Amino acid sequence: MEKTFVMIKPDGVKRKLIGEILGRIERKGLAVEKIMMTSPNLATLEEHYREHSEKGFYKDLIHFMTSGKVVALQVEGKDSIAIMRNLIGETDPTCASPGTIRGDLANSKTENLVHASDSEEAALRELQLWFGEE
Ligand code: 3AN
Repeated sequence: MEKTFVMIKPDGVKRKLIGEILGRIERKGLAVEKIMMTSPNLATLEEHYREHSEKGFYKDLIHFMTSGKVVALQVEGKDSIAIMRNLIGETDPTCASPGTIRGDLANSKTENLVHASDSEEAALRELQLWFGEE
């Protein structure tokens, strides 16, 4: 079973889409093995988004991510990393296909509802960062 890290961002929590997003993950046949609602601290977010620290949108991204609670998830299942990336859709919601979470529900490049690890290495790193174990 492959593990991946998924996060419902502050816009998803504020818009009351936790159930909708969890439902899509579960209906796809993946298992939610860990779930934690938290107000993320700055150090965790800076580490999480370290690859974007030089980008123009970084400040807005961190500001948005500290604007409310998030739901951190450990999701498991065969090929869960690739399946979750397909379920969430493209980063830019104008390109995200209908049927994906972002394609159906998001309208902003920054406030795009959900994060999912994009590789095995990222999944291990992010699960360790948010849940403190490998
Ligand atoms: P994804 O979440 O699809 O893996 P990344 O890792 O490229 O996308 O970007 C991380 C987060 O940074 C995105 N989820 C989004 O919130 C924000 N972001 C990425 N690209 C942009 C952009 N061009 N303008 C504003 N925010 C962006």
